Amino acid sequence: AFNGTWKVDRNDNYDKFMEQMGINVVKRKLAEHDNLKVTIEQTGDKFHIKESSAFRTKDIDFTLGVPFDYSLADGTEVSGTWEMEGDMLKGKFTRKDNSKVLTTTRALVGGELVQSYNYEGVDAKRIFKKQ
Ligand code: MYR
Repeated sequence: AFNGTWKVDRNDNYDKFMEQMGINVVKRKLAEHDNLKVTIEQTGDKFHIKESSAFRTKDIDFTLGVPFDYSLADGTEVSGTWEMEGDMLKGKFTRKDNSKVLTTTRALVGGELVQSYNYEGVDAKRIFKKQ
């Protein structure tokens, strides 16, 4: 159901979230308009993700419930896991630099892909439309 190519359409509180993550204003302004596109291919409990944005292109492979490493676009390294809970993907990732936790979810809402983020009390969303 998550399969397909998703292009970011709008953000909700993303600047505040990135600020909480410690990202400086110049990078936040760029990241707000990163034209992020995510292609998701799910086969059973395995996912292949192609991420492309103004910053980079990146391929990510993970299996539900199996920890993996990931670098955010600003170079911050995290390690964690995606799990499926009902129709929702729930991710829990720990920053390697400060051991603080970033949680994220992906859900389909009215034909859009909604990704939520939480870090240290600040929530944000990015909403994607199918291409
Ligand atoms: C993926 O499924 O796309 C790869 C794994 C994602 C891990 C966590 C994503 C958090 C991204 C937060 C970006 C915020 C930058 C401050």
